[in-house]
Amino acid sequence: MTQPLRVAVTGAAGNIGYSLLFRLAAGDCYGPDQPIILQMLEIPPAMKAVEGVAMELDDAAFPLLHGIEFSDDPNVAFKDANQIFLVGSKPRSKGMERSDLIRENGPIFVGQGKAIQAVAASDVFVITVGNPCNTNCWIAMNNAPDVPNERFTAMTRLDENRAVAQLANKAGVQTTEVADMIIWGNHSATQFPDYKNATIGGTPAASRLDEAWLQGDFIKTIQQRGAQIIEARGASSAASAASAAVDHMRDAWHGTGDRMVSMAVPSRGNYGVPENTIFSFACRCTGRGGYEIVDGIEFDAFGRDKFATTLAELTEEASVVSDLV
Ligand code: NAX
Repeated sequence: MTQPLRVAVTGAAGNIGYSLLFRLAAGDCYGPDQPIILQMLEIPPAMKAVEGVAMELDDAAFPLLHGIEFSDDPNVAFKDANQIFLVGSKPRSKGMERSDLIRENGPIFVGQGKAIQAVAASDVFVITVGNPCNTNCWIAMNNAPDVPNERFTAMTRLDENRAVAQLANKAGVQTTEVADMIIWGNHSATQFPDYKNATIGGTPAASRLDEAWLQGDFIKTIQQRGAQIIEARGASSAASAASAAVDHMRDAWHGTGDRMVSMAVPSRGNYGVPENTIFSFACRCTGRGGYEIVDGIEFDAFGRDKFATTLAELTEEASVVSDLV
């Protein structure tokens, strides 16, 4: 019998949590032969709500779900955790500046980073979803100095998935025809969705679609899709974000072969990005949390400019919370 994986999810009573937990328990991430134990973290006022989520998970009688635990203490919720989804954080409120959000949420990731180092399993692998996710990931990583840096990652897969869907819709093909659609940089409005290196049906996207649309509306749509969803739904993306988190962790666990995916990971100096900046790169996953950053992808002047803008934003974000690392 395969040993259950211990999977911790923070913000478990939130919108993304409500979708994510059921996908994990159904086996969508770790496969149909891998049992899991869910370890949910919430803040004290949400303990009643998380108890309700635990009851519903119970009621679904998932064959792969071998245990459900919840706590308001990260040192309990992360105990022996192999896989950790850092989702919980405060959403941006009306009129709030990005720098205010960073200051507000940053301290959460100090305590959680320390708890990961103190109690998580030795093979722990982390995805950070809570925004600003690159910088929150950087804070957690720096507060867990004994855990190898490469185990800390942040999510740009939702942006990639959105870009893949936009290209497929525009070209009138299925999403499976689109490959190498990489998001570079920060999960924010400065991210660079790199259509130049993407292919549709094996040929460059730029040779099949109008370049003015690609440089203009396409990039703008991906950068602002989150706001569009809020406008339409009255709430921020939740099920699509949970789905992207499953994609990110499933690929990291099972490997991607030759396929490239977007993951925000600590730079090893790649493409001139300063070491340990959590930057979204093209990655190939080798399984069980192993991955390599794909080097040698080329950019034209347009791409280089976008790359520099998103890197500058990340550097600025880090300076706002430098006291937390
Ligand atoms: P919700 O407000 O519905 O849920 C967040 C949950 O986190 C709440 O239940 C809250 O009690 C809990 N929480 C707050 N502080 C916590 C702490 N210290 N420890 C544990 N739990 C804590 O937000 P939801 O829609 O689920 O979004 C969660 C986060 O994902 C937000 O920061 C959001 O901005 C971010 N997103 C990131 C995306 C990405 O692509 N990286 C896309 C979707 C989403 O916007």
